[in-house]
Amino acid sequence: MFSRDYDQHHERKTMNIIKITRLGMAMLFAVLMVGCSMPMGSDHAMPTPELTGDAIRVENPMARPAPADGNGAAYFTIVNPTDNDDRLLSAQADVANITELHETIEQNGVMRMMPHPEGFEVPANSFVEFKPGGKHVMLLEIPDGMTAGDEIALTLTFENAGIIELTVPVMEMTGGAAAMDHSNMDHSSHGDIDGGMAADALAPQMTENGIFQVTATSRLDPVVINEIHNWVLHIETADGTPVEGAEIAIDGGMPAHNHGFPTTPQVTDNLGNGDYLVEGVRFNMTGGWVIDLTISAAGQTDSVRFEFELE
Ligand SMILES: [Cu+2]
Repeated sequence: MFSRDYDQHHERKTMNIIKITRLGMAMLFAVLMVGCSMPMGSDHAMPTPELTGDAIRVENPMARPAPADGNGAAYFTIVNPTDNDDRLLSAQADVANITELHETIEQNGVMRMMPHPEGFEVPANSFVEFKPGGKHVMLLEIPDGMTAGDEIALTLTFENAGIIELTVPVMEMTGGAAAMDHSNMDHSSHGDIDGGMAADALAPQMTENGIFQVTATSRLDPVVINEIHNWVLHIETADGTPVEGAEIAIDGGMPAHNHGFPTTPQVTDNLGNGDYLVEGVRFNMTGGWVIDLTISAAGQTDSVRFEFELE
C-alpha cells in the first residue's frame, strides 16, 4: 500500500512513502504461519543457562545462511554470572563488510530493525539472549554469502570483559521468527500476487534527460520486508507512447546504509504495451530505499531513480 500523502518534489524526484500497515503485518504473520511449519522459535529453544562461573561467556552461537552479497544475522546467549554489570559494545565479523548490533522491535504494530550503536547492557547475574525477532548481530554485505555447515569468526567486544572470539556455525533456521531478521522467504508460496489484485504504484517519473516516463508498480501489495516479489515497470516516451524492446538495468539499495539490494532483481519478461516484469525484488530492512533504472531503447539511453521509504 503506497501512501501519497507525503510527496516531495525536487528535481523531478518524488519521495513516496510506503506505509506498512497493521494489515501488512497481519499478512506477514500469515505468511510466516503458512511458510514455516514450525511455530515461532520452537526449533531453536535454548535451555536456560546456569549463572555459574566467574566470567562472562557466550553460549549457543549460530548464524543463518545468506546469499552472496546478501545480509545475515548471528545469534547467541551472553551469560554474565559475575557481580558486575557489563556491556556488549560491538561485534566484528570478517565475513561481512559491515557488522552492526540490531534489535527487531514492534513499534505501532510495525516490526522495525533498530541499530544499537551504543551496544547492549549485560547486567550482573543474568543472561541476554540474541535471537531471531529480537536482539541480533547483523551482518551486512556478505560478499561470498554463508552456507549451512560453514563456520564464521565473530569477535565480540565488551566494556569490562574485553574481547571474546567466537566460532559461529552457520545453520538453517526455518522457524518463523528467523525470517524477521532479513531471512529470505523464498520457501514461501506467497512471494507474488499475480494478476487480478490491484497493486499500488510509485508516482510516474521522467528519466533524467526527459526521454522516458516510467511507472514502477509492486505486485506485492502492501510491500513488506523479506518477501521476494515482482514489480512491473511501465515505460512510455515523453509523449506517452509505450516503449517496446527496452533494455533495462536495475540497481539500487539503501544509500544511507551503503548497501545494495540483498537480491539481484532482473527484467525477465516483456509483457507488451510498454510493460516489463521485474523478478527477484526483496527489501530486507525498513528505511529509505532507491531503485535505479537505466533504460535503453531505440538508440537512446536514460536513467531514473525512484526513492521511497519502507516503514
Ligand atoms: Cu538487523
